[in-house]
Amino acid sequence: SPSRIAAPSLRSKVMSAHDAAALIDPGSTIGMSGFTGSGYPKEIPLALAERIETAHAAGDPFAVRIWSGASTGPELDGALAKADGIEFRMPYNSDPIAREKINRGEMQYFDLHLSQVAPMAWEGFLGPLDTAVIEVTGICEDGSLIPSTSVGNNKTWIDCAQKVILEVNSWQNMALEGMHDIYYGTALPPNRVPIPLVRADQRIGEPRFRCDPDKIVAIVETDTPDRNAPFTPPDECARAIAGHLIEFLRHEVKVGRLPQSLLPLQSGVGNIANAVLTGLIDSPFDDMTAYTEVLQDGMLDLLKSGKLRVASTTAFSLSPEAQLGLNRDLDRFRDKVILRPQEISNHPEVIRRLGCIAMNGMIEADIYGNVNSTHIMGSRIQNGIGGSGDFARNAFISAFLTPSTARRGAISAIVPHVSHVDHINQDVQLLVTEQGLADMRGLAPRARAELVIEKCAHPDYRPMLRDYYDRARKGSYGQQTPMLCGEAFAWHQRFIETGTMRV
Ligand code: 0RQ
Repeated sequence: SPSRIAAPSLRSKVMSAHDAAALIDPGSTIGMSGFTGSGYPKEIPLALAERIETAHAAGDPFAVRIWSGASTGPELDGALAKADGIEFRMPYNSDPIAREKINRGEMQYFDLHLSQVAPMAWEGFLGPLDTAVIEVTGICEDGSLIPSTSVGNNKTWIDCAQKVILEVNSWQNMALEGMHDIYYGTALPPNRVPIPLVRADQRIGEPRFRCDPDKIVAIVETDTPDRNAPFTPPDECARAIAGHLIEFLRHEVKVGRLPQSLLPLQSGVGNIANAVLTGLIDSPFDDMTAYTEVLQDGMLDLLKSGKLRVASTTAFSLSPEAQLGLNRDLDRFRDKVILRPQEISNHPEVIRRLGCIAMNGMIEADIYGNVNSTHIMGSRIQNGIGGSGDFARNAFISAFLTPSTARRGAISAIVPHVSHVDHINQDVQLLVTEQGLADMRGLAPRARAELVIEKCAHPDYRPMLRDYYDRARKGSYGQQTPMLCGEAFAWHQRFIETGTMRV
């Protein structure tokens, strides 16, 4: 509706998605809004994909470079990947079609710590940005932009891009206005100053994006929902993992290492992380806070229960059902949710200062506590490191969670050596599976191995791990971190060759 564009001078820039997509050149770099299925542009990427398909049908090459906040939706990554229109993608993808192209070697994918994307763009490390395509909730009379359901890197894309294209989505609730906190105080070294954020519930910025109106070349009006994947309800395994972690937190409170309200919670993507949050509803902790990057269903329930006082995030990441519910009831959460740019939600300085409790999913861990969050069998990307590294290294408590097996038991999530390293053992304090929790704080490698095998491995794989470790204790080149080089990846190789890690 035109009422969403209050700046009269900008109304003349309204056009169709088709016409807006025509302003994007082949080979250009586009900074898209979007973070975990919320706040991404929905019509221009589809129109661009159509344009690319038409070009390809005529025998003309056409591909673009896509930057974003994190993952987006099927109308963006899915449609553009399907059209073979993405030559380079950064910094996070979870779209299945794009994943397939990446793993076939047909698309370049640079996944990196989410906190580092905006500063690296400013530092000039990533090359120039041609066009920003940003979904907003509305445009104010002074030309400032009301963000939508994710902030991500939008501030940086708007500032860095040569030209800006906006999607004004009237499906997004106007009550979002005022929930965002856009911080403009970042500068590059040698002029960088401390981020003045000392509590999760603090606001340090402005509610809207600034945007030079002369840079805006097109505005497209949309009315389309965000599209996030539904969560599976917590099963017995997820509940067991949540139970072990909550038991650990209770103990930490009891011995005085954590306050009764805990410390700001960070919870990653996926069903297990969601289950932990759901489990916290029945926990003895109250007056909790969250300093995180995604707000999933479990965290929304925790807010509703009153146990969680406030959540700082960069994006909503809700199931379609939870999202509809929130949209009906958004006013209730206006003072309970703060949406920040991802360079702030994931800022190592802030995470370290606040002392976050980081809880992230993983693909696999090894007996020494190194964690692989990204690559299956060392070479196939699943999603990306996302914010897990920002939080893991800087957290007060850093926990990684997974079922002890994958693919109906054919894969052990605890292996002799991870097939890809995202988080080195120094950044990993707790490993949690449905079998138990390994608290590796203060432990040297051999003590870690004993504990991880005992507490986390599935009983079917425990004897195999023990056998490997016992032989490494005898035959390893060194005994600091016992390892049999020729055997370290044998389990993965066996899976690739036979479909199971079992002998
Ligand atoms: O594959 O869907 O083909 O069956 O990996 O696994 O069990 O659904 O787990 O949803 O909790 O995701 C690490 C991917 C876990 C996620 C990961 C296969 C399994 C399945 C998914 P299928 P599950 P979850 C903040 C933090 C990195 C980013 C991050 C992730 C699929 O947590 O992307 O933490 N993390 N960001 O079958 C082979 C194993 C496997 C395995 C699982 N050991 N071997 N396959 N799978 N374990 C948020 C952001 O940064 C935006």
